[in-house]
Amino acid sequence: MSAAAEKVVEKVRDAVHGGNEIPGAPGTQAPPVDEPTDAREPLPPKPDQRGPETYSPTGQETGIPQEKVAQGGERLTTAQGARLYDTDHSLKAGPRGPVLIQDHHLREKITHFDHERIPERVVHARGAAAHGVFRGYGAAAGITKAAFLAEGVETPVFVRFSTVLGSRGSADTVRDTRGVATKFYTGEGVFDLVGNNIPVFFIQDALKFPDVIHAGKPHPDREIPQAQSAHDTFWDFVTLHTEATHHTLWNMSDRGIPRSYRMMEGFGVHTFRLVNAEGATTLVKFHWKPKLGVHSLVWEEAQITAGVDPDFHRRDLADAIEAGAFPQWELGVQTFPDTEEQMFEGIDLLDPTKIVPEELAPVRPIGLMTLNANPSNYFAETEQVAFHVGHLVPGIDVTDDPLLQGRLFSYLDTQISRLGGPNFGQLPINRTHAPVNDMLRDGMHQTAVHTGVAPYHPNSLDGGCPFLAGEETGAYIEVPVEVPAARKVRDAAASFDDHFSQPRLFWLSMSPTEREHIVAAYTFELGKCWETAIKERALKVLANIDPDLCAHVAAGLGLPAPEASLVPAVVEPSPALSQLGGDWPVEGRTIGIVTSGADDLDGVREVRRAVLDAGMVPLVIAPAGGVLDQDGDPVTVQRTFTTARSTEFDAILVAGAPAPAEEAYGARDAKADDDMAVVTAIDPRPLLMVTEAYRHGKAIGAWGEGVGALEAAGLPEGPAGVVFGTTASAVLQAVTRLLGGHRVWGRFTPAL
Ligand code: HDE
Repeated sequence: MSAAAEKVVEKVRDAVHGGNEIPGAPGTQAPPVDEPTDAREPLPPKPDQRGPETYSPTGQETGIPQEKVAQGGERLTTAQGARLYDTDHSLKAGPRGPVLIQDHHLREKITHFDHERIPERVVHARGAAAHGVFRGYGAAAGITKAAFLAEGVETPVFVRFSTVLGSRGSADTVRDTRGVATKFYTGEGVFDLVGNNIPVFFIQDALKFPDVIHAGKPHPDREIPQAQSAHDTFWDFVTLHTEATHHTLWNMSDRGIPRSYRMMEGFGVHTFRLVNAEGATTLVKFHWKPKLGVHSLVWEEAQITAGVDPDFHRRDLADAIEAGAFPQWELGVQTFPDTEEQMFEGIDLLDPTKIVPEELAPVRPIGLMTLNANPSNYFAETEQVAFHVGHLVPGIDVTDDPLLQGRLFSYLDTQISRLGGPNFGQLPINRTHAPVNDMLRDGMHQTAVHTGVAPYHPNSLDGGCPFLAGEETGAYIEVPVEVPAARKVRDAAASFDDHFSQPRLFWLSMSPTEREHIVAAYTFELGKCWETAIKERALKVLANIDPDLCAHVAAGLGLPAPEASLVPAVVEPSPALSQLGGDWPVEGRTIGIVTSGADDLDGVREVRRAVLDAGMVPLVIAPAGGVLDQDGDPVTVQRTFTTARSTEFDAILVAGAPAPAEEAYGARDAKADDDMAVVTAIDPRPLLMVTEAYRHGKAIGAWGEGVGALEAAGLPEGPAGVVFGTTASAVLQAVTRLLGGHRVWGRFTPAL
């Protein structure tokens, strides 16, 4: 090594080990000048980065925590604390006169309002979040020194779920990937695990990210369609960049339309590197496994919900937490030896379009997350939270996955325009729970009042502080991995060229019903494309996944099915990828109970109580709102025939449904009346509810007069998942059993 190079190495070593912090560390030399190494008295206080103190400069305590200052007091004031006597009338020259420019309250109020909006996230703009706690099992202690993963350690977390393509006000249930971003407020600093509900990504290199997002976002001329991938530019991109085939296939599967944020898996996608106290490293992929299982909507349900309840997922998460049905996920890792080639069973661990099937590398649980509190303020918390894949703690490091490397740049950068400057880390939701003692100063929205005169290192004025940490004193030290000598190239490893073996593996792992959903999704989305050339190119891509898939979609599009251009890969299906089968907890499931208001109210009460006892949510649906009270024991109505739609319920129980009320339909002529009587004996709205629920594979039960209502709807007992009983509780028991499987899958008769 040249003398100059040796000097550089020494400098880096010094920076890492904190000068003399690690006596005797190999190669450590005394610095060339006499740097302070011990703190001198008196040590000036170094405030951490909390916001302004809760006492006023006059020393008077407000007693209100900084985060809760707004609307904390009795009297309305200006932002400066002056009390106001009127906030409805501008200051004018007489009651009918012009407004005076001296009206500070008017100007302050309007100016603040004018600046209430910040730019929405360029991707993942629509989200919902919750607070919670993570408890380590200790199972990862052998492979990582991360303290928050040690046994029994509890760490506060904040999790934001999101869709990718839509704007802030778009619907929740669109077909899209979902974000699952978790902020762990550990004692060693913030760790952000910024993942998705799909374990692979569209592209392999960050350089293509703006391109794929431009293609997925609305067309630039008319700005339509909103929150959709069913349009030409999206399909143009993903068929020209066939590395996107795997992710797109997951999008077209039921994973693209989750039933609930509570019922989604989360994936770190990239391979990460863990390091233990001895310096041994392990490659891992992170997984979140929901305790409630992984479940999805069916497509028609998702479409209806986007119209009748665009906030479906947001509401579902908040309601469940408010009701005490706290959602839980186990964090797990797949582990791989950290070899030079970073491959496992022929799968390139640095390629983010590849999974490692769980049958080859089981997911080992290492901790449990429970979400137990809703945010108090959407903007302050859910909107202002700023995640970054570079927020790491000792024991967790990144790999050279080129997508991950690009993300390390992007997440810091984006916050600066979104949150208006470099001090976003001081916002309450972003503040670390570890002590902060940085040398970052000033900038827009600086809220810390730093003292001291020497924000540089080393210094001899501020008592020498701050000193650097070393390995033993908890420094974050990047794993010193070897980087093999290579030429600078714009290229990727040859293994990145395999774009079809894993899509085929996914397709072959699906059950017939799931395959049918995939065919329907492709047929819908490609059917929405305008250009025939794009549909034809998409069919060529599908042919290389599976000829059967291609033939069915081609038939739906009315186009010839092309031949595959590649020899199909020989792959072993991974049963773990299918969502069907299994018996899951039913906590938090929503049961609609339809009553005419005049039928078995005792049964309604009984079934309501039993649903609650089972940890589920009963919603009573009656012809009109209010309280049903035939005998002094009231039943509250949560939904009416007008406000309820089947999509809100996981199962429907029918106690009875009345004939249509005349007034509900207004004046009709006599002929229409006659027609109505012929068509149905019951109100068409509950009729629609049960037929729709039937079509969507939901369990339906009836007792008493409800049996007649279901028969009138053309649902006599017998078809899969339609249960008749003599008592409400017997029917509920049967329906609850069916709910454990999420849907009555036997009702679907797939042709595939
Ligand atoms: Fe992101 N991504 N991303 N992403 N991402 C953002 O950061 C980016 C990628 C993910 O709830 C942005 O603060 C690049 C993969 C989630 O606040 C931005 C690349 C995965 C969220 C950004 C990717 C994700 C984001 C926009 C390719 C799954 C929402 C706002 C190299 C592993 C976080 C923001 C939240 C958000 C960049 C690819 C997940 C622009 C450049 C792969 C869950 O920085």
